[in-house]
Amino acid sequence: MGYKVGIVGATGAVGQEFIKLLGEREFPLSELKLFASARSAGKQVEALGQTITIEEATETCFEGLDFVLFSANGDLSKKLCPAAAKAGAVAIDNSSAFRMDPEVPLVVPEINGEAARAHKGIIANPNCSTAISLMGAYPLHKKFGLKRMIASTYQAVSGSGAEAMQELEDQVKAWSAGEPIEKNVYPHQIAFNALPHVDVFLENGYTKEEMKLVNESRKIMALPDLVASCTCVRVPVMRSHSISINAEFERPVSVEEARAAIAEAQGVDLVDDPENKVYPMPLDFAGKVNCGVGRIRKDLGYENGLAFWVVGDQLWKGAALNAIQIAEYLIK
Ligand code: A2P
Ligand code: 11C
Repeated sequence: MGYKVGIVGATGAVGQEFIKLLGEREFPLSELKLFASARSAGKQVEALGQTITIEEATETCFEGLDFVLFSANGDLSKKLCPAAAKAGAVAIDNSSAFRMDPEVPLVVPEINGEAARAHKGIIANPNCSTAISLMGAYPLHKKFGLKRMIASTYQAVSGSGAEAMQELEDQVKAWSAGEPIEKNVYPHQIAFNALPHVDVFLENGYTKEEMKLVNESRKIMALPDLVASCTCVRVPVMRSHSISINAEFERPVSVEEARAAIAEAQGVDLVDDPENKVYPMPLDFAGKVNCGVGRIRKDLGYENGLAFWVVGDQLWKGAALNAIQIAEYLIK
């Protein structure tokens, strides 16, 4: 039995990872269709041993497909996910368009996989920093009962797409050659810098990315009253996000029990031996299925508090991998 899968945004940074992961995970595919904008339509690409012609993504292109994986942009998802669902496919959308829609499940399979089964044709894939943060926070929540979560992110340029990855590389090369540095994707130079600015600013002074982490965490963990706050920072890292989390729990915590909870949890590696300089780092988690958790210690600011550090590949657990894991969960 094979499934017919479409990818919308197939030429983008996440789209390319969709293709690679479908192959690496031996997803039971009977057909793969690749969609992008009119600019790419007609181009032929090699994917999973076949030559596939890229088609323009339109409302009428999804007939006969079982799953459509979306990673283009929110406006396109708003327009095309309902069309894919209407054509009988399950649309798994990586944009923020449907995440807070009460009719649409927002799913990290290791946390709330069951929620995916209640879909009505569209399933939302969480924001990348949210999915990666919760891979560390959720096992600790199960153990101790999460009450409050303060997160600070260190986000890779891969979160802004293929063009941003190129921009970082070009700026580093220009700086090394003593040439003028050009910027297009970010409002400031990203090489050798840190921008406390991810996505647009909102009226409350937070950015949209910061509010995604707050609101999506509540929905995914089914903790509507969770007290949460976040600062999101873009750093000159190519492709894994890191998050520093300070959390307060209902019940007394111990570092040993916290480490045990992470070690037992699915989808995360405990990487926590600071005396030997062992902790998770973005370079080590690029291209890894699991996220890494380390630097687990008592938080000095809360009675039942823990501070910890989570790292995960933004393009994988933060995007393409989680979406494919949702499809795998549904066909299991
Ligand atoms: P295209 O390459 O044809 O522009 P990234 O996030 O890496 O920047 O990639 C964005 C992806 O979304 C690309 O595959 C891009 O295709 C696709 N995309 C952008 N706008 C549209 C659109 N209007 N219709 C279909 N695909 C789009
Ligand atoms: C970033 N998190 O790193 C963003 C990218 O809502 O999924 C993806 C935006 C989202 O810039």
